[in-house]
Amino acid sequence: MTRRAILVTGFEPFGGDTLNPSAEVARALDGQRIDGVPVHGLVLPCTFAGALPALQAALAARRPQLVLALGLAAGREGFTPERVALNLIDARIADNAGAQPLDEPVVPAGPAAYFTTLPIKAMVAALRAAGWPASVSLSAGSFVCNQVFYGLQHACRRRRGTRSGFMHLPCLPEQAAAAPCPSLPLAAMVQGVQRALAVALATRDDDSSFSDGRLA
Ligand code: PCA
Repeated sequence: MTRRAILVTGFEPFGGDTLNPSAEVARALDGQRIDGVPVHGLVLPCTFAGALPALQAALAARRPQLVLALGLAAGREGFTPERVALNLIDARIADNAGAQPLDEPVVPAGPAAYFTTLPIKAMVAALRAAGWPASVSLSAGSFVCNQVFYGLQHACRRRRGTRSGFMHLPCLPEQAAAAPCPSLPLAAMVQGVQRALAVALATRDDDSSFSDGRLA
């Protein structure tokens, strides 16, 4: 069966913040089309108990060919697609339900890590070519974003028709005004994610002509 859908997820604000750019981008893209393929945007709760069940329900309902989960990484300078999801939860702050699990697996007995199945170097190259800062990230952390990334890759490991991955976004200008940090306007984030999705749809083999990976 040819799957004709893209799923884009974001997270509700967390850690006492009132904004999360990933939620704004997911909402903005909901109902749009990328190269003719309909996009479903979904905002996930920022809770260890709730995020993965919500994602899994959307995977079952939409059967997407492409999934890009988004989250905020305050302090990062641009778009940072993630290369590796770890089977680790080690929360430095409580989630939105007050839970703060330490040193737990995402999936007991699951493999230590999964790689993204998205062409992240091609996405980074295209974003830079369009004028936005972007780099490959080698760590999605050990909070809810990494949990969702790992759970997504685990859920899609046998779905041959579904490619999936995670990208962190920087702060919005409103957040930078409150506490200085690198930021991008929402319109740029929406355009950048549209560009990244178009590249992911069109690119089967990643661009291995350069090395790019940062741990922070
Ligand atoms: N960022 C957090 C969780 C939700 C979000 O947007 C993270 O990086 O884990």
